[in-house]
Amino acid sequence: MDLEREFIMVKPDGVQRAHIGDIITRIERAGLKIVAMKILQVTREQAEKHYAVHKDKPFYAGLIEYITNGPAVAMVVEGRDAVKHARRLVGATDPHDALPGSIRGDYGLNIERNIVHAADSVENAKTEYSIYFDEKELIVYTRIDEAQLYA
Ligand code: FUP
Repeated sequence: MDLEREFIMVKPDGVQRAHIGDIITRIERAGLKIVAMKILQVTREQAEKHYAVHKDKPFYAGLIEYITNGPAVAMVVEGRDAVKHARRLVGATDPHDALPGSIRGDYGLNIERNIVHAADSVENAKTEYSIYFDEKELIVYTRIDEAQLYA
């Protein structure tokens, strides 16, 4: 089975708007297994690593300010095709393009406050979760519904 690990973050606006629980519920009910999770204040150093790929973009400074301006919830989830699946749950980067039913489609109105992040590849997921977690913080366990989920 192609199990993947995906990195997801509820950004500071998602935390302030009390969407943590709803986002976790959507992830769990899709069958994705949470293997690590914490609430944290993202530091500038962590943010600069996370968004290094955007460092020359005009929105970079605002993005760093946004992601560091209050607590965020970081998590690692695991499941079959977890990256593709999580990205569909999250929706398009710009909430105006995100379909209703996706997190950004349901809650967002502004690309600069788009509530949640999900890495776009297995490789980037690992790079990103390594900024926020030690490998030993990832818990290996079997969820009781996996026999049905992956039957
Ligand atoms: P995503 O993979 O959907 O998080 O999107 P990107 O990696 O392309 O962008 C990362 C973050 O940069 C977005 F979540 C929001 C921010 N961004 C802007 O603020 N303006 C833009 O034009 C593009 C991205």
